[in-house]
Amino acid sequence: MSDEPSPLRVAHLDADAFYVSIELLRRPELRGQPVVVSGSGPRAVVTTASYEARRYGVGSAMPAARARRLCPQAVFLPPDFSTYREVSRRMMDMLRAHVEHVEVVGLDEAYLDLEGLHSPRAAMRRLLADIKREVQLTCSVGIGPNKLVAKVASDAEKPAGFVVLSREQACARFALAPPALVPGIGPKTAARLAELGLTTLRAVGAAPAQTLIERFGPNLGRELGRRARFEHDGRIGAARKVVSESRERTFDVDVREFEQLRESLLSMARTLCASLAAHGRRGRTIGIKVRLDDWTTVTRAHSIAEPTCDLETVSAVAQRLLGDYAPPRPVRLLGVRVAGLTDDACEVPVDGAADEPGATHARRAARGPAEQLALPL
Ligand code: TTP
Ligand code: MG
Repeated sequence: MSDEPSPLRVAHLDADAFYVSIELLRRPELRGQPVVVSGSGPRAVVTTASYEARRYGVGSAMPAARARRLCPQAVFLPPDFSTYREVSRRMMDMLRAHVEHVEVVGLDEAYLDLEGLHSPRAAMRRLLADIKREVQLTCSVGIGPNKLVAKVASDAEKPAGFVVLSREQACARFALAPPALVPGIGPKTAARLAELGLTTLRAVGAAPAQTLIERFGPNLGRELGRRARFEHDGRIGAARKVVSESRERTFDVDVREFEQLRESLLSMARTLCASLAAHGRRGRTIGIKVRLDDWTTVTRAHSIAEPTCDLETVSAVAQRLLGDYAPPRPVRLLGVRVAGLTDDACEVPVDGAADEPGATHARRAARGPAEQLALPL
């Protein structure tokens, strides 16, 4: 752990109900009502719900059809990703204007390095006021000695939360919370912890290292104990480097016709290449992802000699990979990816720009347990 004199080294900031809040700026008459941003197809999912809608149990990644059943009076709006990205860019620029080191970890969230600031609380209050004035959004902020405390604190009193905690205070406050409260402990790990009778953060934090190591191996075992005690020494990095960009689409109805798959791949490659070009990125590895109706998921990739963002090249390789695989069953989801990116420009790890909200969701849903320790902390 750090021996810094100041216990408050890190802030985590996360906008409240980000997509919905942006929509409400242009539809102020909907304020105070349950509002949901989601796609409209039969497999659409909720990207975000206003806090009024959340009271009915509506939440992100839930099928839109279920959200409609839970809250029939909610207003459903289609997503407008380009506006969200633009607002995100403005917001992140403001963060950088206030604090030297900012690590952007999502469209609406970032870590800020508070080290050296005379009064971290006051600095964050000023930043929040500026964000409110300039982009009319409210955010929640957590401040703590490390990224883990800051992250959990920012989530603790949403919306418009402002929670400052030392590590010891975080341990005390969340002692009885389920282990999955902490990033890095996903539902699968939580279930395995529960099998050991460890159902609270306090219990995991107090468990003998040997018990955790026997069950989870030396790395994860030790890390679980540390995380449960809110120990974390990760630095505020530069924004994560974008190493790949992808588009994927879940079909409303599973697709059998090869021609339709080809067309879909082409249209996704078109938006993907446009985005790569817009960000000055090119990549050498072109891949496809195919999920069949029985949920078999297959990826295929091919690397070419020179990095590209050229539509002809990307779509030709993707089409060939699809032809070679020749899906043996109806296709539920299709995706295209360009990886091994050489980029000079991009700061915001926006893997978004999805063809439809479902694509964003699939990614977010999938990053649950599988990416537990790879979380951007
Ligand atoms: P979050 O910050 O997780 O959620 P939020 O800002 O909507 O709400 P909160 O007040 O709890 O922070 O995500 C930011 C945006 O990312 C969100 O507005 C929509 C998008 N998103 C998805 O598209 N799918 C998802 O599953 C989630 C969680 C978010
Ligand atoms: Mg948010």
